Amino acid sequence: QKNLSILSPQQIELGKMLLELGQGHLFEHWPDPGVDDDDKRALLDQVSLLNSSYPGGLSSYIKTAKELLADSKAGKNPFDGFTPSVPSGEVLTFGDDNFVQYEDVGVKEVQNAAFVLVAGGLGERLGYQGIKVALPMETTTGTCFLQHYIESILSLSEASFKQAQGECRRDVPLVIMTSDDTHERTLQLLESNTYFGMKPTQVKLLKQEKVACLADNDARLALDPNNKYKIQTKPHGHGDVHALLYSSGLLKEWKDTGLRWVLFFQDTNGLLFKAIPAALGVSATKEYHVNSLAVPRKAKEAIGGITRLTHTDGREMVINVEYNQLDPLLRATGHPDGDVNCETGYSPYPGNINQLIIELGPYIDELSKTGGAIKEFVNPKYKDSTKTEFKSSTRLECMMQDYPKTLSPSARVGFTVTETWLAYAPVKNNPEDAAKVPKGNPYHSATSGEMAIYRANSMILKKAGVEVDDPVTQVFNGQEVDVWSRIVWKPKWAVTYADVKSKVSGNNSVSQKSTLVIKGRDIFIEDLSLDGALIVDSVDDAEVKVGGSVHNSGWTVESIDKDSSELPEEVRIRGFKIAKNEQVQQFYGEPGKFSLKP
Ligand code: UGB
Repeated sequence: QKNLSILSPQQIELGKMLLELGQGHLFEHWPDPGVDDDDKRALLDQVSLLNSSYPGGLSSYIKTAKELLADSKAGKNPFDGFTPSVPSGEVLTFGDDNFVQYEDVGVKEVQNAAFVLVAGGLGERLGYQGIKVALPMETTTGTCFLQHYIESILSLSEASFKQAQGECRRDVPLVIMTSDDTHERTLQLLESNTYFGMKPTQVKLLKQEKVACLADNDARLALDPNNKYKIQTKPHGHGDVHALLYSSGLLKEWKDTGLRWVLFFQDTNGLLFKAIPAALGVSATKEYHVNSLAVPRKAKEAIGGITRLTHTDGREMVINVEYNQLDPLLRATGHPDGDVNCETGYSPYPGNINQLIIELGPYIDELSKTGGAIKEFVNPKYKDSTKTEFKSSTRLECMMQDYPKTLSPSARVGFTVTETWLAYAPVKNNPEDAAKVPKGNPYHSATSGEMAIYRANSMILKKAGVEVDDPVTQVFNGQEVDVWSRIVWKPKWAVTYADVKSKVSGNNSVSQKSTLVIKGRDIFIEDLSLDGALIVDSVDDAEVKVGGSVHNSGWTVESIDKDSSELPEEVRIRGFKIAKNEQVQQFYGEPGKFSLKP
């Protein structure tokens, strides 16, 4: 009461609202006016932000928190009444006719798509100090994830425009969801690299806000232990992306310009764009409202499983069940062994890789009802079995793949499975944790992420008829990986399998010790025998035929000590470095036709 005079009318309203919500403890310790007045006002400014950035405001947040905390205390199973079963979806095999047809359809659709990258996570598990999108995807060229994503979108959109002949060209939009942890550095990375070739107007950054922490089962908001005029906050999860897109007004803008698809993807999967055209083709052909890209999943692997859930009341949905919930759910519903591999050597539940393709029209209809709010969950760590106190404050969380949970049963929710080697190699785990991963399960580390790029490109060239040597097995940072020839190309050279096939002909071979880097667009590989390093670049108006025999000592993959302080962190977390000994390197800077035959 005494402090009302120092607050604005809007701040007084917010204060009253908090009192009504049982949050009086936030003000109990306030001294008389004249002491800490700026801090008091700052607290209410923070309340204003927390209130406006959450769909339904703080009252809705606290109400949901009370319900979820009560459920958690009572040990209520969120899957009560649901029986899991294996869903059916489209299973693709890279390079077969079906795949190629879907790719073709998908490329046409790119002109009608917007891309959304969720990059608000700091990647605590990886233990890397920088933002994850700035990490090199591979160290042969040093291209970072964000550059690769942007160049892939630009090249796909170029290919799409060519297919659509005559229609006017559209700048395919890219939204990046950031957070306080990543926003400034993401912007800086874009600005210092002239947006990697995109128009700055094509890229929009939407910053997610953190949510208030909860101190107890009554959902009393937690004050920051170091500042009694600040509510402690934590990330709310990638599910925020839906509310942010909705409130930004972008969805409507996209609809008005004729877009049809929104593609969501994560921060460190360097393979993803190899599967996107085909998955988009599946969405368009099957008219899926929601399509999740999935890969075969090892039982207990730390990625969610796509599951059909059927409720006793008749409700049914195809949804991701997080890996820590899938095993108990199966055990509780008549599968005593829980999440186990079947005869294929994989779990029958495909692995969610959080690449979602959502049809824009039905998406807007749904969000108009929900405001983009996603079903949340809470995960308090209790002090003891009475579940009355928490070890530390908790908060509500949400995941972007839970979007289908509010959809009506008539919504067409499907999924598309492709081979892991083609589509999924995230960089999430630090070297120590990766080295402890059970044998046969993926490491999901910077080491395995880079090796996966070489493997995928080698496998694609093999499929296109190139003789690529088998890999050798090596151990880096305690992880045993297959080391394939270091083959890397820019998206402008090829974004589909059809592109690769059109640029490779004759009898080609690449030895295991080789490095092949293709940077230019119109570079044609014909009768090349490579045993060493070859790097070719060209301007877009140059056409270069590359063949003959290249033999040199090449670029080698050398083991390094992860604790060696002379090397940068992004190299140390791989456990190897690329030693550039000898190479043939050629750049064609003039328009015209050329031939490289060393
Ligand atoms: N992210 C945000 O943008 N904001 C946030 O608040 C949190 C994260 P993680 P996670 O495919 O690999 C997901 O931490 O959440 C971004 C799926 O839930 O890497 O453990 C962050 O920047 C899981 O089902 O992953 O697991 C990053 O880009 C499985 O599919 C993305 O969200 C797994 O990813 C994911 O964050 C996977």
